[in-house]
Amino acid sequence: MIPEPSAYSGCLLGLALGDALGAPFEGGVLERALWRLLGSTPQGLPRWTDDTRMSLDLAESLLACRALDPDELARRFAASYRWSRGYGPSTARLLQRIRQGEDWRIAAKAIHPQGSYGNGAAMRAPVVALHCPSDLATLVHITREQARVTHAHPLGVEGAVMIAVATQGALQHLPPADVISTVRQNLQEPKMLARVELAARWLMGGASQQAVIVRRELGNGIAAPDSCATAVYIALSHFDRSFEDLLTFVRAVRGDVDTISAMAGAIWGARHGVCALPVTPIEARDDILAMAQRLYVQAQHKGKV
Ligand code: R7I
Ligand code: MG
Ligand code: MG
Repeated sequence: MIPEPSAYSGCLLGLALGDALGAPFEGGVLERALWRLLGSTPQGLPRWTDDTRMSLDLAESLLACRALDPDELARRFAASYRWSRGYGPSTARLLQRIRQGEDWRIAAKAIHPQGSYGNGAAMRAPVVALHCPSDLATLVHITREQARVTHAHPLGVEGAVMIAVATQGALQHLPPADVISTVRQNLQEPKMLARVELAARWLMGGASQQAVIVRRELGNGIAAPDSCATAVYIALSHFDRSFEDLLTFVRAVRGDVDTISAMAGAIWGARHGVCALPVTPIEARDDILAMAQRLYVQAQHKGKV
C-alpha cells in the first residue's frame, strides 16, 4: 500500500522541523553559543542542519537516478557540504576528501578503520522509507547501501536500518508494538538489540518513562547506538500526543537534540501527516514539501510498474 501524500509531507517536514527547532538545544554551552550565531536564515527563519541537508541530498539523488546510485550520492553529499550546517567531525573530513576526488569507498574507512558509527546515516534514513514505503526487504537493502557511503561501521549501518524500518511501519499505520517488533527483527548488533528490546518492554508496559531515564538507559549521544533507539521510543510513545510534546520531551533528554528530534519527528510525521505538524515557518519549508510530493509521485509510479 502506498501511503497518502500527507504522510510523505508529514515525514519529511517532521524531520526538518525536528532538526531546525531542536538545533538550538543541541550539545553543550559552546555548541549552543555557535548556533545562536549560525541558526537563522537572512530572513530570520530557523535554519536546519546537516540532518536535513543530507536527507534532501538523498531524496534528490533517488529522484534523479530513480534508484540508489552510491557514487552519485557521494558526489552530491560532498558538493552540499558546508561547515556551517554543523556536520559531525568525521563526516566533515570524509566529505572534504570526496570533494578532493577520493573514492568514497576508501575515504569512508580512512578516518575510522571500520567506518563511522555516528548517527549520520540514520538521520537521513526516513527518506529511504519514502522511496520504498511497502517492501521491507528492499528497504533494508537500500538503507544499508546508502549508509555505507558515509557510515560503514556495522553500528552506523544498523542505526539507519532501525530508523528506516520504524518510518516504514509508521507510514503503514502499524501499531507501535508492531513497529518496534519489526525493527527488532531486522537488527543483529547486540548493542542495538538490547536498547530496542528495552524500548519494546517500555512500550508494552504502557507507562511513559521520564526523560532522565530515557537518557540514562537508551542514550542521547551522537553515536548511533546512543540515539536511534531513543528516537524510535520517543516517536512511538508520543503517537497519542502532539508534535510539540515530542519536541519538549527530546529537549529534556538533552544531548543530540537536533538529530533525535529529526528522527523521531520523521517517524511521528509519517504516522500523523502534515496537517498535525506545527505551522512554524523554517528554512525552505515549501521546498521540503515539494520534495516530499516528488518522492510520493515516484513511489506511486514505481508501485504501478
Ligand atoms: O554521524 P555524523 O555524521 O553526525 C553525528 C552528529 C549528528 O548529531 C549531526 O547532527 C551532527 O551534529 O553530528 O558524525 P560523525 O563525525 O561521522 O560521527 C560522530 C562522532 O562519533 C565522530 O566524530 C567520533 O567522535 C565518533 N565516532 C567514532 N569514534 C571512534 N571510532 C564515529 N565512529 C567512530 C569510530 O569508529
Ligand atoms: Mg545536525
Ligand atoms: Mg545532531
